[in-house]
Amino acid sequence: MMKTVYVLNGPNLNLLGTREPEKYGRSTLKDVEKLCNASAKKLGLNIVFRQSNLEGEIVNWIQEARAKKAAGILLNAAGYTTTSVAILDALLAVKLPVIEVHITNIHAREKFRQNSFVSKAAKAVICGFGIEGYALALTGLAGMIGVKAKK
Ligand code: CA2
Repeated sequence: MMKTVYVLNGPNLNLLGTREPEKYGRSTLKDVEKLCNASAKKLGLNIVFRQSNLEGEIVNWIQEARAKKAAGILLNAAGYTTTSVAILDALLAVKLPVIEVHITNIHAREKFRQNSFVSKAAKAVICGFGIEGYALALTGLAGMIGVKAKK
């Protein structure tokens, strides 16, 4: 049985590629989804890819990941990263391996972007690699959950 990973994206990431390309690049969220699907295929993983601007919807999806017996979660919580105790509580409750991803290097940006609640529940954090960070995170998560890449 192929393992499933939930790839969850927070608020405003639907705008990726359309605004502030100097910060976030020119790739769209659709491109990120394609990149994740391509990496997942190579790794032998199944992906559920979603984006929401609503905090509670992200909480629901984290709970859904557990209910559907997903093997892990890759999360770019965007603006909720530094504000959402509700998302942190959901991540802690589901007891799944979580990889936190950010497109930009949050440590080279404003101070308020650096205090991540998500990090407190994450096994690992990737930031600053642009959208390639999603592929790196999937590779790392696959190793963590014992999925062997196809030759
Ligand atoms: O670098 C990241 O991935 C962030 O999670 C992106 C968030 C930001 O609040 C975090 O500090 C770091 C912002 C996502 C907004 O995405 C946009 C993309 C293009 C245009 C406008 C917004």
